[in-house]
Amino acid sequence: MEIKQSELILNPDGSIYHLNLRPENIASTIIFVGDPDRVEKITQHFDTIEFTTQKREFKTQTGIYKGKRLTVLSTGIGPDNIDIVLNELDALVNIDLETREPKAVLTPLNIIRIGTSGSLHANIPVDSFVMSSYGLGMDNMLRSYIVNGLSDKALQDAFIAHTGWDSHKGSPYAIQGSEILMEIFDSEEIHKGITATAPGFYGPQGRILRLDIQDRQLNHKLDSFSYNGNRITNLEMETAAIYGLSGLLGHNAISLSAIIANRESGTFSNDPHVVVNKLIEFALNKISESL
Ligand code: R1P
Repeated sequence: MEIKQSELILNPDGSIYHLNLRPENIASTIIFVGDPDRVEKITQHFDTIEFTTQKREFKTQTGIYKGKRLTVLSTGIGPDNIDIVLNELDALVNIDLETREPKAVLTPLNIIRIGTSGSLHANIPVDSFVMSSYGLGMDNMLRSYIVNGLSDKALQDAFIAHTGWDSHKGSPYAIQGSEILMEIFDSEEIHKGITATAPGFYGPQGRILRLDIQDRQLNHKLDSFSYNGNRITNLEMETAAIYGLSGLLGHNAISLSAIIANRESGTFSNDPHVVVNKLIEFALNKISESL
């Protein structure tokens, strides 16, 4: 059935509404970053760049790195933006934009997030790396879709019980990253664990400035949670949404984080750009070797 103009919005040049992209503008391996300024920190390593565009916080560049065609795209901040980015990228590969109908044969994308994040443990210090085995969504974006069956119910229920989660804040969900990509990016250099995804930066991540918050013990509950030997390593704002929509749509996703804050010791990196650049080089090496 044809998807109506109001539901799948195209710009006059045929590009998709927010991302400003046409199907030929993207590669099948896509690196996500939050900050638009981080896009060129990655593509400066490329041999050639064939395409650049930006609309709002969504900046995209596609080019060749060591013989491989890659796209780098900034998502901005938060799970709500991930809803836009994943649905529009999926439409570019899996919906025929002329007939406005889903394609019979679907194309999976490889999605690698290179983000920044706060660690919850003293032994995951600032300037280290984390790879997310699971995304634990404390946001509600994914709950607009049919997530039962994808979310790891045992992990989800253990987390709800451990934290005494207030159902007014919705229902957390837990989604595994791509096992194939996890193997590719596995390394002694990188910590592994569950990444908690929050729908905000301050209260939703237990930060208190002038407003009191619903759960002052939130971060302690997060850092004391463990499930089948997996602990919650870090907090950020996109991973669970990326894992959730990728899982539902049939794409492979992995999230790598540069740790720039340590919430347990209360410290912040002296120069976050250094660890971000190191993580970019680490990820590009792995991509060029194995993807
Ligand atoms: C908050 O400062 C932002 O930084 C982190 C969070 O997930 C959130 O998007 O990631 P990025 O640096 O990739 O944006």
